[in-house]
Amino acid sequence: MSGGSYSTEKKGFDETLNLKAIKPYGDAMNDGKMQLSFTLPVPDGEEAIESAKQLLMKMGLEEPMVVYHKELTKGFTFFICYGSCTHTLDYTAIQVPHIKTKTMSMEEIDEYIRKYIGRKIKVIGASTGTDAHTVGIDAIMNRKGYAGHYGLERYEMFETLNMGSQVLNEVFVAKALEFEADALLVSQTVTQKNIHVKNLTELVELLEAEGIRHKVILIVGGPRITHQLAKEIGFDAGFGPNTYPEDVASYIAQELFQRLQENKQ
Ligand code: B12
Repeated sequence: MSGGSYSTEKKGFDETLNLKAIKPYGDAMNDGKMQLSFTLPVPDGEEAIESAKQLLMKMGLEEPMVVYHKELTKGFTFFICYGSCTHTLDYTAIQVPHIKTKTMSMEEIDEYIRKYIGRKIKVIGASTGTDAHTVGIDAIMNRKGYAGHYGLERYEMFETLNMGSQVLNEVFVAKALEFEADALLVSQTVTQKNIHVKNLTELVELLEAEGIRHKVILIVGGPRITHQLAKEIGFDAGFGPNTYPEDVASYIAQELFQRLQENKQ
């Protein structure tokens, strides 16, 4: 939900709610109450408790309380604490780009494609660069799917090619051209030293050099991918954790239809 879409009508239930200066809610509006849990690398005892409280105050929390503390192992203490946050946040200024398409069922998507596209949509996918993680891209593409949600291979109106992992960008682009893909699905799991950003940016540059960037729907997914990051680095959409195949299939179908409409005009 974005700041813009949550109207101030909601204010009705408590007139002291100010969306321009929100605070955490405990049991009364604006009480700022927060619960935190963390471990400090010190032995349990009075000094440990006082350290936890001082840390909370440095974090902008008033009235710090340690309600639970336990030595995890020698020299490490776990804490559960409460405090009142002194900071506020302007919720109305929060802007987060969203994927706006409506998620449909597999049957609805196939029907949508038959009706509005009139042919199968070609989708190519891979875990690119040095990334060896395949479970994410397989979850979206494999026939058996993921968590009870069938993958794109099972859809009647998608023609798919899953290239697996460690596919170099050059190889991926060449295959996408040969396959005449409408949509490119890229999975990136490893993010150490921002390797994913470098690899994804290189892919965008290659597609631009081939003159096909604007002709394809370019999608990236992975555990640390957001739609916002995807847009920033030149992709059309980004999907993060808990994505199901039908989220991606719905997006591709509706995005392609919109592009076909725009090309007609
Ligand atoms: C399984 C696994 C492996 C297996 C991979 C086997 C395989 N065939 O995939 C093996 C053992 C090979 C492996 C290797 C490594 N791994 Co590993 N691995 C994992 C592990 C345990 C699970 C990942 C997984 O399968 N998740 C399940 C899937 C379903 O989730 P997902 O990928 O997020 O996918 C969902 C969404 O993100 C999205 N999605 C994903 N891709 C796409 C693509 C598109 C187009 C779309 C739309 C959506 C989408 O949809 C999916 C379904 O909802 C994670 C830790 C963890 N618990 O997450 C570490 C983890 C990912 N691995 C990690 C690391 C560091 C490595 C190694 C570098 C270790 C090493 N030093 O050798 C190597 C990397 C080798 C390489 N060259 O890439 C780190 C990554 C840290 C980071 N942020 O960079 C993790 C987080 C472990 C950790 N805590 O350190 N790994």
